[in-house]
Amino acid sequence: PVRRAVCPGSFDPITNGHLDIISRASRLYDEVYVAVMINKSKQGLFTVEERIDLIHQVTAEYGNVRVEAFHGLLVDFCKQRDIPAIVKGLRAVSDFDYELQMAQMNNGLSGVETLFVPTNPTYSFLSSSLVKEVAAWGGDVSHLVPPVVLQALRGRLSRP
Ligand code: COD
Repeated sequence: PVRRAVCPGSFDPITNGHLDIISRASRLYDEVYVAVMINKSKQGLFTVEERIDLIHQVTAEYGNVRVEAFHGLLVDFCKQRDIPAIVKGLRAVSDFDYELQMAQMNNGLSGVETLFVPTNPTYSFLSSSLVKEVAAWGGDVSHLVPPVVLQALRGRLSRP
């Protein structure tokens, strides 16, 4: 049987921290879905289409990663695609409370399992929102995001 997993998130935009988790999942599973959450009540810096395009570009080399948008419950996304496992990165204990709640809720809803991968310590302080904030004020984020994302950030944040 094909072993599938999903890495869900907002990915606004994808960072080296996300990519580290996705690449590690791609070595453990036959097929990895990256599921980009559509959140109509929260406008992102990038549209869902732009986020998906960036993720495609930086995950193409792995060969077994698919990228899709989703709205609604993650467990329904999993059920529709026969995905039994969610892979998440854990950055620090501060992530743990909420991630544990979601993992237990998702398991109770549908039996889907959540597997946690300890974040590479180089990226344990890294989040999309901090990247956006630092980049918006002209700080250097070139070591925190892939080059195409850096380019996209510069394009989006440059003022006329
Ligand atoms: N290093 C490693 N991993 C990281 C890093 C980093 N620096 N940063 C983020 N990650 C990983 C984490 O596992 C994180 O969970 C994931 O990447 C996504 O991160 P974000 O910030 O892009 O996305 P979030 O936190 O906004 O995503 C939340 C979900 C979309 C996963 C969640 O809200 C969800 O599942 N929503 C769907 C609705 C649903 O089913 N709700 C019920 C849940 S019980």
